[in-house]
Amino acid sequence: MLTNNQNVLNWVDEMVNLCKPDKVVWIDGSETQLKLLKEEAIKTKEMIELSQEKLPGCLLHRTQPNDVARVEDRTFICSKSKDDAGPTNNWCDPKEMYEKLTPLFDGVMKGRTMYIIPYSMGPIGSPMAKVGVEITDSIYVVLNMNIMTRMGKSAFENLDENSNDFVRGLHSKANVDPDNRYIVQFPEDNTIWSINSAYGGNVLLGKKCFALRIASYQGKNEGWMAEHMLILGIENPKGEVKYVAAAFPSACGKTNLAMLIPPEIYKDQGYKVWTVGDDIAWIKPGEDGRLYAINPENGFFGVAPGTSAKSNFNALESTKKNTIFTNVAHDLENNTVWWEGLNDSPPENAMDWTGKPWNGKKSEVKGAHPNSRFTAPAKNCPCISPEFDNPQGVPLSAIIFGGRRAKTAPLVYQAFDWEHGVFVGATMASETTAAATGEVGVVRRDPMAMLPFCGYHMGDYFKHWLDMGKKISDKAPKIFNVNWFRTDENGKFIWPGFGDNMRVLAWILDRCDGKACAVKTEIGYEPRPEDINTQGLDLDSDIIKDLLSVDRDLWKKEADEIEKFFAQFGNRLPEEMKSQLKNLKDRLS
Ligand code: OXD
Ligand code: MN
Repeated sequence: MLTNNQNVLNWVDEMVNLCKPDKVVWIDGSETQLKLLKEEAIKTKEMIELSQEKLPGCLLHRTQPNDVARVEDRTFICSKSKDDAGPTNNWCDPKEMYEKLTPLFDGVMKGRTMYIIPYSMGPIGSPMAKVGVEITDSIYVVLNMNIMTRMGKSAFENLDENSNDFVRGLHSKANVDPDNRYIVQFPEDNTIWSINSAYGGNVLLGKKCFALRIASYQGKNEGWMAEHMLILGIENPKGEVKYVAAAFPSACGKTNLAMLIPPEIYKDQGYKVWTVGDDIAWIKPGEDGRLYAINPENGFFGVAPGTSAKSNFNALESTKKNTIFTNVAHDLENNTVWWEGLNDSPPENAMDWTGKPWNGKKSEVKGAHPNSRFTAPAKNCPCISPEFDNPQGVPLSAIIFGGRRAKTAPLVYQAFDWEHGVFVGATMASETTAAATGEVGVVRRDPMAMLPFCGYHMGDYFKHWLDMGKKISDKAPKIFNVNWFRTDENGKFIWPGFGDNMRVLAWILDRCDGKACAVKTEIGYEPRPEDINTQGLDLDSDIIKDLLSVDRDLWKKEADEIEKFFAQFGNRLPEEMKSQLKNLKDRLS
């Protein structure tokens, strides 16, 4: 036992009695214990040890083919009242859900070992950090939690002896039965139960389940915000660093923006970019009235396919040691890993992600699953921010929303004020890509990129954003919207993206400093074409004009779509959102 906290000990006893494991192991986080667990996982073939010369400390894991992604249709928010979960979440009465899941957990760990993992989301000792305890029967979970969180005995330093303020996470892979797979949040009980999955997003309970779903609910009650945002610092030639947080739906390049390498013309002047986080931000007003953000995580759980030295050098470097790869191809000749988009030379003597022999030069099927992942320690990242462990977090100058829109949204615009910015976030949308199943180019609304992650009613969530703005008033970060994905008449992307997004960030920061020009349009403040630095880019000014243009007819249709989307929130939609929509319509007419 690693704690005297009676609330933790009582709950662990209860879970032991329920799951009936053969053995109980408390995870202290020591090197010795982790080494033994790795060895055991390698021996039982749960994990494959990769070349210790080429990829020191790295392991490969394969999940069942039926268990490769988050399962939103089996994810529940079990608040007492259905209304509190809202129209965008699956809901079930908590009592009913406990009654349904208890038999599934009853005796599920017979013949297995139960691991009890204390962890901290946020730096140990940070006033913004929170403690979780995850109980699991999976070594894969223990080893991943070691990368993704501050795991082990020290996590309990953040929990007073009598405190009940910890998140109770119970996970069992059970039989990995998709028909009985449940990822359940009980926000009012600080509890998460996850069963019949062994895939990261469903089982690393500190991440989406705690740091977003439970934490968003805690934040609403406690006066802070848990957001699906990257955090990045931009250092100017004078050595001053300004921080921005950005929310994009999946497949819009959050990790790439978080680890951006500036173009030569910026690098030469001395600009640098520092990564604080690539997925989640916890944001709270500081003593000076500004908003401060921490990354509650300690690693990156990134999508492997498409990650290359060219697309994201810093992410790839992060995976070179002490990394766990899940569902990528196994290069047998080198005992290393490979995925689509890594380079142009797939291995010929390999196993695909399902463990079948695979010849990358000849095979028609993919070597890596499209949602294959790397779990890499944040400390491996060459551009990790020196403020990564700062317990106070970093002050935010700007908040950026964005999505993938072929035509509607311009390259960048600034919201008129905080309230309008909340409207811009609440109406965020992205077009589906060929990478996902279903129709291509369909607009999916995903407010603040939180649709799958908000642990309560989305209407109340908008209200919480508005309330936060009132608290910080004139110290509020400026809010922007970006779109890297505008296409021309042939469907080709117009904006080069990647490192060149720095040019847009530069305008954003200059706006925050009151230095850059902008014109007022129907949808917000926009740069003039000459306000975006295109030096060294082969883009003529007509193209920039095009990237910044606002098509009124499209926006009128957009406003109608927003109205339909808002209707589902009924009387929980804040009045401010209704008046913002009306104002937009008025400006367009
Ligand atoms: C993630 C996601 O894995 O948003 O970060 O799905
Ligand atoms: Mn995410």
